Amino acid sequence: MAAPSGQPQERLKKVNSICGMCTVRCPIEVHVKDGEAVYIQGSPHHPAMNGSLCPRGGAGLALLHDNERPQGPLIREGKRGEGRWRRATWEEAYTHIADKLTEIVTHYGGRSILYTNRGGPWQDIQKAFVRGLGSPNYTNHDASCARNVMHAAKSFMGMGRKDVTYDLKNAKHVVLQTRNMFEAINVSEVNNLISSLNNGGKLTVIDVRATISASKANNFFLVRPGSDYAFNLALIHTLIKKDLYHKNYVKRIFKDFDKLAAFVEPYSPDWAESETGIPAGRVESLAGQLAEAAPAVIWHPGWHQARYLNSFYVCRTAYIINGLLGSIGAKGGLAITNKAKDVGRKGLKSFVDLLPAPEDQRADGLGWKYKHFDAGPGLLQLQLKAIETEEPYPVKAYICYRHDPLMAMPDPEKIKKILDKLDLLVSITFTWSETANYADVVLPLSTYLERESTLAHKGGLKPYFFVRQRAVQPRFDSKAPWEIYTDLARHLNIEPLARFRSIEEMWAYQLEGTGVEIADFEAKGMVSLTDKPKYRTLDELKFPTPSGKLEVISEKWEKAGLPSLLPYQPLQAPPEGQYRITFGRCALHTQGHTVNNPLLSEVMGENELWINRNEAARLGIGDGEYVEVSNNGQAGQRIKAKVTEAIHPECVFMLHGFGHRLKMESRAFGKGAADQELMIGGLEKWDPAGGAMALQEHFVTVRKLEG
Ligand SMILES: Nc1nc2c(c(=O)[nH]1)N[C@H]1C(S)=C(S)[C@@H](COP(=O)(O)OP(=O)(O)OC[C@H]3O[C@@H](n4cnc5c(=O)[nH]c(N)nc54)[C@H](O)[C@@H]3O)O[C@H]1N2
Ligand SMILES: Nc1nc2c(c(=O)[nH]1)N[C@H]1C(S)=C(S)[C@@H](COP(=O)(O)OP(=O)(O)OC[C@H]3O[C@@H](n4cnc5c(=O)[nH]c(N)nc54)[C@H](O)[C@@H]3O)O[C@H]1N2
Ligand code: SF4
Ligand SMILES: [Mo]
Repeated sequence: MAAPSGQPQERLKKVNSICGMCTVRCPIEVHVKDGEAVYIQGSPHHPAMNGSLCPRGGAGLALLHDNERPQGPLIREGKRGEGRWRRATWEEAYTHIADKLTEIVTHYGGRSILYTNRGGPWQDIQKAFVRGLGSPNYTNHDASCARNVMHAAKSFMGMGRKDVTYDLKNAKHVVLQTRNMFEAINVSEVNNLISSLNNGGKLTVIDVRATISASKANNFFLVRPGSDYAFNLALIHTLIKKDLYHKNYVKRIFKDFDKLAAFVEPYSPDWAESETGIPAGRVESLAGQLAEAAPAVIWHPGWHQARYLNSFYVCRTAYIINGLLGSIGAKGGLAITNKAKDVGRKGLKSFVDLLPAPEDQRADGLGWKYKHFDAGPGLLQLQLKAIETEEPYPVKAYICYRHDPLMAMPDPEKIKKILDKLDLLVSITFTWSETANYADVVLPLSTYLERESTLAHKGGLKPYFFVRQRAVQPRFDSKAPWEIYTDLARHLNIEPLARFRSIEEMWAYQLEGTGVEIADFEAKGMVSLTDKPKYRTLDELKFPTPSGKLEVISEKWEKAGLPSLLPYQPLQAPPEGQYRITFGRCALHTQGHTVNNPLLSEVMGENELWINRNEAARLGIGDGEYVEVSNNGQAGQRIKAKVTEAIHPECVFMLHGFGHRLKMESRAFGKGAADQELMIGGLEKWDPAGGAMALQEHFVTVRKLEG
C-alpha cells in the first residue's frame, strides 16, 4: 500500500518466524528494513519467550551475512574430502542425484538408500520423500543424543520422552542430572525455570563439574563420572525405606512396585557413597526435600544421555523417581503433553500418508532383529555397520540432511572408511561441515531467515501450530527444504510430492479439516489450539503400556533378554594416568555448526580442556597453557588447559564442536580440539538397552606441550 503523500514510507516490517540456530526452534520476530534483516528478538507473542533470545539466536544475522557457507550447488571433482568442486546449477545437481539414485535403485532396490537428519518438527515431508524412494532406512541423529532417554521413557511409561512436558514454571523442585539447562539452552525452559526459582522453587544439580546451572543451585552434587546409577538407586532406596514416596499414586499407577522395593534393598546411601563420592546424609536430605515438594518435582531424565553403557538405566531410574514422587502427569512435574486431538482439535494432515510404507526390513535391524527399539528414527551406528558389511543388504546411497555424522558420531576416521563404500553421498546443509566436504554433491540450504517452512505442530500444555516465514530473500543460490524435496520428487517421479508447486499449496493441504487458515498465522506466526493449559487428573492417567500403568518391569525389554532392573556394576575406571573424557555444550555455540559464525567465533573462538587443579599440578600444567590430549598417543590434539577445582579429578571436559579442519572455514580452522576424534573404536560402544552411543566410555592422556 502506498504511503499517504508527505509521509515517509513505512519501511520496517516485523516477520514472525522460527529461530534456526539450534534444534530448539524458538519463535522469533525478525525486523526487516528495506528488504534487509536488521534485528532479531524472541517472539513477544509467546509468553515464555517474552522477547528474549539466547546468544546464538542473536547471532542469526551473522550467519546470514557469512560468505563462508556453500553458495550454490556443488558437485565433487577431486577425491572424497579433497575439497575440489564444480559449481553446478540446481538442474544439474538434481539430475546428477536422480540419475545416480535411479542407477542404485535399479541395482540394489530402494532399500539401498539411507537418509539421515536431525529430527525435529519438519520431518514429515522428509519421511514422505524417503518413502517415495522406496526405502525403509529413514534415520535420525538421536543415537548420539537422546535415544537412551527416549527408550527409558518408553520402557517405563509406554510413551516417548516428549509425551511429557517439563512444567518448570510450576515446579517446586527441579533436579538437573547430566543436564545443564542454563548453558545447553532452550529459551522457554530457561525462562520458566527462572520463574520457578524466583517463586521459591529449589534447584538441585548433579554434574561432574560446576556449571552455570550449578552456580544457581540450592544443592550441588559433584559426582564421580559415570556413577549416577548408584546415586539414583540410593535415592530410590531412601524414598521407599523412609516412606517418602507418594503412596496413593504408586498404589494406583505403578505395576511391580514390590519388585522395585526388593531390588533397591541393598543400594543404601551408605553403599552408594564409595561409588559416587557423595556423603549418605546428603542423599537422604535430598530425598526429604523432594518428598516435601512432591508432586511438583521434576527429576530431569537428561537430554544428551549418549554417554555410558548404563545410561539407559540412569534415565530409567530418573523416570522411576518421578513416578515415586507422583510427578508424572502432575502440575509442576512431568505433565502429560497435549496434542491437537487431546484438546478436541484435528492435527495437521501429513505428507507421509500420501505414500505407502515400504515393505522391506530396515538395514539397522530395528523392528525385526532388535524389537525393543523404536524403529521410527533408527540407529545410525547400525546403519553404518550395514554400509560397511553389506549385511543384511547393500546400502549404497546416503543423503544427509541437517546432519554432520563426521562430527556427531565417534571415530570420524573409521566413518570415512565406511562412507568410501558408498556410490553416492549427498549433504544438504547451510554451513560447511566435514560431512559436506566428504560428500559427492552439496545442496546449499537457505538459512532460516531466507526460507519458509511447512507447518508444524508443537505439543505441550497448550499445543499450537506454527510456521517459519521467510524474512528476507536468499543471498546466494540456495533453496528452502520444501523446494528441494518437491524438486527432487519431480526428478524422481515421486508423484504425490511432485504435484506440490508452491508452499501455499502445501500449507493448504496440511490445514485441510483443521478449521485453521493460513491467514490465522499472520499475527503471531503461531495458532494456539486451546486457551487454557490442560492437565490430567489422577483418574485420567492411562499410560500406553500393556497394563495401562507405569511399568517397573517392562516385558518388551525382558523379552529381548535385557533386565528392567539392572544390578549395579561399576563402569570401567580410567586406567592409571588417564582421564575419562566428558563433553558438553556452552551458551555461545551450537554443536559444531556455529564455531565459524563471524560473531560467535569472535566471542569464543576455541575450546579448552577442563582439568582438575591437583591433577594439573601433578602433570606440571598451568592454567591457560597448551596441552596435547590424545587417546593413548593416537589422535593427539592441541588444546588450552583450563585448570580448575570445579571438575572431578577422574575426568577432563571439553566443549563439543571445535577442532575444525576445513580451510574454507577460516575463523574455525585449526582452533581447539574435536572430542569425537578421541573416541577411537567408538562405533562399537553403545548401550544395548537404550540404543545410544556410549561416548564417555573413552579415556585420554594429557601432556604438557613445551613452548
Ligand atoms: N547453547 C546450546 N544449547 C543447546 C545445544 C547447543 O549445542 N548449544 N544443543 C542442544 C542439544 S542437541 C542438546 S542434546 C542439549 C543437551 O543438553 P544437556 O544434556 O544439558 O547438555 P550437555 O552440556 O551435553 O551435558 C550436560 C552436563 O552433563 C555433564 N556430565 C557429563 N558426564 C556426566 C556424568 O557422568 N554425570 C553427571 N551427573 N553429569 C555429567 C556435563 O558436565 C554437562 O554439564 O542442549 C541443547 N541446547
Ligand atoms: N563427541 C560428541 N558427539 C556428539 C555430541 C557431543 O557433545 N560430543 N553431541 C551430540 C548431540 S547432543 C547431537 S544433537 C548431535 C548433533 O549432530 P548434528 O545434528 O550433526 O549437528 P548440528 O551441528 O546441529 O547440525 C549438523 C549440520 O546441519 C547443518 N544445519 C544446521 N541447521 C540446518 C538446517 O536448518 N537445515 C539443514 N539442512 N542443515 C542445517 C549444520 O550447518 C551442520 O553442518 O551430535 C551428537 N554427537
Ligand atoms: S535456544 Fe537460542 S539458538 Fe536455539 S532456537 Fe532458541 S534462540 Fe535459537
Ligand atoms: Mo542433542
